[in-house]
Parts: sequence; C-alpha cells; structure tokens
Amino acid sequence: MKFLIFIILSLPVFATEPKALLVSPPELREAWAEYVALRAEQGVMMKLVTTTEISEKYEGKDIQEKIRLCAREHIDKHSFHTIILGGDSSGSGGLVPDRDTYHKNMWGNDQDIPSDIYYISPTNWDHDNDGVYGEFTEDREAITYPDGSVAIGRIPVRTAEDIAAYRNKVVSHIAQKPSTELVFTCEVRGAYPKVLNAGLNIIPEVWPTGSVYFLFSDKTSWDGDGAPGSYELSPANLSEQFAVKGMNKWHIHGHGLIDCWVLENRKKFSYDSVRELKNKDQPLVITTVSCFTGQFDAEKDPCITEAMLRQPDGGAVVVIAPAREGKPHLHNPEIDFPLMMREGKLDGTTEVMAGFWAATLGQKKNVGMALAHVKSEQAADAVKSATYHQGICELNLLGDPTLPVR
Ligand SMILES: [Ca+2]
Ligand SMILES: [Ca+2]
Repeated sequence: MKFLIFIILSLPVFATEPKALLVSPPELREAWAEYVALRAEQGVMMKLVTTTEISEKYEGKDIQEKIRLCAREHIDKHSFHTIILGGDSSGSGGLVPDRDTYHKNMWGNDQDIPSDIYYISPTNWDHDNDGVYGEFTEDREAITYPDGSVAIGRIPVRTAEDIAAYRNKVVSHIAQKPSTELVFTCEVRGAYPKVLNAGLNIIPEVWPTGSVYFLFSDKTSWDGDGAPGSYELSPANLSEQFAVKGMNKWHIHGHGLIDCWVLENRKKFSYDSVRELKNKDQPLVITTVSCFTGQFDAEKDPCITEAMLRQPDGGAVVVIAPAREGKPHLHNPEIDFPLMMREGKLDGTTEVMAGFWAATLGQKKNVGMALAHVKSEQAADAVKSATYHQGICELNLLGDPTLPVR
C-alpha cells in the first residue's frame, strides 16, 4: 500500500518534465534560477543551461552554432517545444550572442539582421560555408523556418536587476484579470486602410468577444463630441490608456527609431515616456512595425522595446518588433502597393502582426507558439521571395515565449 501511494505521489513529477529550455550566461544563472522557480509555480517547467555548459558540451564553429545544436538536441531527443535566450546581444557578441543573417536592404547593400529563429532550425543557414548566414540564394538549402511546433524568444536583459524587474512583471501579468480590449494605434495615414482591415475584420472574426479600439492621428475611439482625432495620439494619452483604461495589448504602426516611436505632431514616445508609465498591474504585450524599435543587438542600449521590457513596475512583458527597417513586404509591389493603400491589403509584416493577435486571442496560443505559427504560414512565401525571407528573419520575439496574452 505504501508503495502504491509512493507511485501515485510520484506521478506528477513525470507529468511535468520541462519542455522549455532557458539559455543563460553563467553570471545570470542564479537570477534566472529564481525566474525558473516562479514559472514552475505558475505551471511552466523550464530547464536552465548556461552558455559555458553549452560551449563545453557541443562541437560547433562558434557559440551560436553550439546553442543551436543544444536546442535541437532538446527538441529532437527530449520533445522540448520552446527555447528561450536569456540575455542581450551586442554586435556579434554579448551575453547570448545573436546569429546575424544577411539581406539586401532598401539601398541594395548587404545588411546584418539578428535572426533568433536560427536557434530552432535543424539546418545551419550557411549552405555555401562562407561564414555569411542566411543568404537568400546561396544558403537556400540550409535555411529552414519555424514549422509552428517549436517556439523561440529572447529576454534581452543585462543584469540580475533586469531579471528581477521582469520576474515581478510576469507575476502581475499572470495575476491580472484578462482584458477583452486591444488598442491599435497608427500615425501614418497611408497605413490606415490595412490597420483598419486588421482591426475591423481579421481580428474580430476570430475574437468575437473582444473589442479593438483605434488611436490614430486623426481618427480615434475616444473622439466623443470633439473633432475626429481630437484625442491626441500622444505619450500622455497612451499612458492613460495603458494604466487607467487597462489596455494591456497594443499594436503600433508608424515611424520609429532605435530609441522611440514617433507619435502625432512628432511627439516622441521615448525613454522619458517609458519611465512615466503607470501600468504596474497590467504590463503590455506589444506588436509594432516601427523601424529599428526592435534593434536589441545595437551598441546603443537599450533600444526602446528593451527599455519597455526592463522598466520596473510598468512597460511590457512581450514585444514583437523589427530589428531593422520593418518595411512593408509585398509579393508584387506594382499591384500590391496600391491595393494596400486603397483597400487595406496586408503586407507581410502586418500579416504577421494580425496573425499573431488572431492566434493568441482566437486560438489561445501562447505568444511564442503564436509567432511560430504565423511564421510557418509564411514559410512558403519566404522560400520564393527574398523580401518575405527578410521579414521572417527581422521580426524577433522579445520576452518569455511561454507567456499567454491576458
Ligand atoms: Ca553563406
Ligand atoms: Ca540591447
């Protein structure tokens, strides 16, 4: 009898083996162990491994390749479904270095783009073995995209204090009452039709119990008796929506730089605005197409989305943002561009963002699986089109990919 009780009590241990792998730099191992303990209490089991342990155990050209091989071993042999990179990257180094892939930019020059999907790929992204990764033609046979079954995310922290701040926000994020509201903001008139299409048609179709609000430069859900757009798209009003009105899901479409989003009347939502956020109990999940707002790998640190993630008692817990220009990706610009401007046809980046909200809110996927799912749906396009390939590579998930939206 005692033996039987022992067996029954032991069963949950087998049922909750970790399926998420958190890669930590050695100096942050202790701080991440506390985070792993919190997530376990919340029902998500994680295994912690340091870059030093990986470096000693795996054979590879560089630390990036070793991390990829470690990730794949956990995925292939032990059914892990999530990989988390627990540190910032800077240039080709940093705490958990990124893998740069190479793409032609708007001006036809080769540009490096940090592409965290490399880490869950079964292939090495350098078919011609020239040390230049992700080249659209030369490396095609060695490039693979997410298939929707494995998620990847990076929490771009630098210090134990950053991890503690993030951990506290994850406590608030999980504890809050789920909100049925999502706010779409747009500062560029030419993008209104596609942002409205996503917010009025695509998302309500799969999320009928929710409401999408609009905060555009000259059209808002809060205009009241004032003129259209009289509720200004300003840092103060955004902060009010986040803290007072409880908006915890935000998509922003408009101009950006590494250190800011540019809002109406050229007002900048920058580090000062982040510090003044009061959304302690409802940290944000953010998608943004704004250029360079997700440039986590720059020497200049933090980028604006990293500032949102590291801000104690406010800001964000998850961000999907372009690491570089975030330009619209179109199959046939001559036909698709006018359709985008007139009828709201979605470009590749907007498709990923709308698909992300549909997958999290409609299909209840966690944030990492939602992004993996939408990228898998674009994989066929990315094989045929260099611009879609770039789009999938430049949109990284910053934050814990195992989190749900709330
Ligand atoms: Ca190559
Ligand atoms: Ca950074």
